[in-house]
Amino acid sequence: MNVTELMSRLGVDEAALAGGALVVTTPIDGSEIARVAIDDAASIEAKIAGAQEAFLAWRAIPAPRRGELVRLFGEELRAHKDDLGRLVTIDCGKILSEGLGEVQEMIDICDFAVGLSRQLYGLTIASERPGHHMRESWQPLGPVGIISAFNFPVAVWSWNAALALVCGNSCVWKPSEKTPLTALAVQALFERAAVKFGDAPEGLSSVIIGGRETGEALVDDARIALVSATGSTRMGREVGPRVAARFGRVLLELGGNNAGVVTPSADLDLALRAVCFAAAGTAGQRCTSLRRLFVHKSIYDDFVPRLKTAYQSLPVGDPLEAGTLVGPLIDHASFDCMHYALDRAKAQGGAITGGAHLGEAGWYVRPAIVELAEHEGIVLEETFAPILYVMPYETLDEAIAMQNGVAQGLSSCIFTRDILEAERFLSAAGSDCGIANVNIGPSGAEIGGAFGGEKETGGGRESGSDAWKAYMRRQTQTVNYSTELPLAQGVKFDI
Ligand code: UN1
Repeated sequence: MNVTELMSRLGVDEAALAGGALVVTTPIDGSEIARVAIDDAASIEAKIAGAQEAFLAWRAIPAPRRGELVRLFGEELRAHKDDLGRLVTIDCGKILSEGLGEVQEMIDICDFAVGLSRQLYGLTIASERPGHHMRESWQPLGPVGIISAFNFPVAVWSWNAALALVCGNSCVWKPSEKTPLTALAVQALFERAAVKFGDAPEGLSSVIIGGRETGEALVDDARIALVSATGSTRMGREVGPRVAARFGRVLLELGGNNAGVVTPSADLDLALRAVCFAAAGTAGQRCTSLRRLFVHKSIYDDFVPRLKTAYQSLPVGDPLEAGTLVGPLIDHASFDCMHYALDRAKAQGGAITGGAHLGEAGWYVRPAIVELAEHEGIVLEETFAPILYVMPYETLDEAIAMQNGVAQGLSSCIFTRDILEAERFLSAAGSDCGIANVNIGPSGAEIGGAFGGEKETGGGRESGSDAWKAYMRRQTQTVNYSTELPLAQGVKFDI
């Protein structure tokens, strides 16, 4: 785990890793791996001003040429996938295959954005007036502030940045203070791509390091046209109104309390594997992690004991080691939250399997299953840890009502081979989430679809489909190519 060497291969100088006020530790064993500089008010101001300058130049560059920069950046990511994937593991503790997967997700969104750079389609609209053309054009929006969380320290930034850049915007990135190293490395790779590109304006993409106040600088600055923030619902509740107060645009990707339904016709072997990945994978630290499972009472006594046995043998340990499936929690506070939730579940009468703290260095836990009779109390809250609440159900309507009966609305899934059940789950009266899956878990979405959720998840959509529209200004344009001046709605105003 030689971080200095790894960072230097990724283009970050040794000097940037020492002497700063932010002490960086790895969740792998809690050891200190760097001390990076925190941006002060003056450097934040310089970066925001730089982003504004860069935007003015970048917006005038044709979109397909902007796509070329994103293509070059994607090439840097391909060339450095191994190193960056490893750094993701060291920075946030997810297993290496997921660290590499996260870099792959960046590459995928770059490819998507490059294709998009030759699209960004608008409409032509029939005008009611003779000799008039009407159309809808999508224009660059302005500097985009990106606030990202520790659990996807690079992929979520790339969903935003790759789209923002082809859309003609500049970006200022405030990564989680728990994972600054990956942000510095990605910035270095971006700068290499910018050099190869040739004439990218300076300040097109920058990183600001720091805590809450650093994020607040983006939230409150009128030059930041869009604030895209990923994190807790509590954070979003503050960010949303503050950006709205200055009539800025906001894209929120907040908490999830994702559920799954295992029906009588389900392929139980497949469901078992899917549930283990979705609930225990990434140590339960995805916004899309599976947290609640409704199992039909006719298969409960078959499925749940098998699930508990599988949980007992999940390899928990060093995420850099081959074979490990569950790495550490991000920090001590996260462990405390997990145990607070387990205590509450116990007080509610929950039967707990797992949850023990394993090992001395680093916050490793045995993922926990909590069997409960009622869907209430702590089950309704999102705890960012590997706890799966399991409850029996009788009718699909009842299961769907429980699935929808929480404040969050990110992701959901059903395991069934009954097409009627599957389609009911996906119907208007089915799952109320932004993501609904059949025979796969709620996590691990591809970049091609729009990603995000409803209710307290914040309503934002990032990544694929037409999520790019959030990064552009819609303009309705009407052109009169006649020599007459007919007014809409037949209004007469003759002078
Ligand atoms: C997150 O946890 O914030 O669908 C994002 C998934 C990943 C992204 C998760 N592609 O699980």
